[in-house]
Amino acid sequence: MKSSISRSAAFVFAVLTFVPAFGAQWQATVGAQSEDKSRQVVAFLPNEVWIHAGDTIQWTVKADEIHTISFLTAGQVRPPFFVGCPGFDIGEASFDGSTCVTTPPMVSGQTFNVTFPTTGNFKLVCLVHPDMTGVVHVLDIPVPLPHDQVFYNRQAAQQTHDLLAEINAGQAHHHSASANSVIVGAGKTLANAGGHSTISLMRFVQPELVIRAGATVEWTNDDTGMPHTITFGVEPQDLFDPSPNVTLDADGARHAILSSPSDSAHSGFIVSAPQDQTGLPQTPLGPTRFRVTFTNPGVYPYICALHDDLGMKGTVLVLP
Ligand SMILES: [Cu+2]
Repeated sequence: MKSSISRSAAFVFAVLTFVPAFGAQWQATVGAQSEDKSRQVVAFLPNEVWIHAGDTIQWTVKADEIHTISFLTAGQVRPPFFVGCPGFDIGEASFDGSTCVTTPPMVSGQTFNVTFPTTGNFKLVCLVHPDMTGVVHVLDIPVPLPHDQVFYNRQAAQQTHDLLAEINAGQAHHHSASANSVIVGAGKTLANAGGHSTISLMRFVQPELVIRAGATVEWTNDDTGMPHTITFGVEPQDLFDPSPNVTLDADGARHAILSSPSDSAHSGFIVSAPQDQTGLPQTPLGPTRFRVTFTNPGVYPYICALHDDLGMKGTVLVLP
């Protein structure tokens, strides 16, 4: 039933399951960003809402970083965001805990309405970002609700402000270890009773580096869970894995050698390991470092293939 994202199937699905909106309509937002898009608030804002059975929440995306609005069933294995439930809901859906609901990846301006016909406490997740969670508490109609829409609007604004203030390029620059190193993004994950929210810096903190031929530059990801890539030349089809000319150093860092600005090299996802959970196999170490040795002079531009549209680009100037 959820496998098709065609307009007609989505329409039929909506007609079959949409509960008439006799309930209240609530508003919430997904993501936020600084004006230059460098700081991305990776969060549901607010991330904890109390409503009545039959009410509808409309989520509006307010960031250029992609997000999904997703409710999995209890114990469901988390699917990749491009697979969905499998399948996607477009525009609106109803969720009672028995059938997975998710949007495809969405960006600024797009909305999604979810009606909650039954009581329960439902986890809200983004399939793109593991440290972005929330909860919807659906109460019986006679039970009074703790907050109104004005409260949630104020809380969303406050959470956005607080998360944006958690990080800036200057702070991240401070941690730079040596002249030939680049911080590849920085981030913090915060928790409250509703779940996890992340603030991520989508920038190479030292975007212009000047080195001598023969030197090696090291890129390090300081974010909690946001992947980035360091990509020279042609952007490959597969962004997750490194290009074939990338080798592993003894300490596990990925390493490429570039001899000309026309060479290509792709780091693959550079990201810290997900957190371990008791009762599950421990996660492998994350590929958090990428090194490139530049054997010849030239201007070597590069991008993060995931976030270049947010302005995440850099250059290495190699002098003779
Ligand atoms: Cu990036």
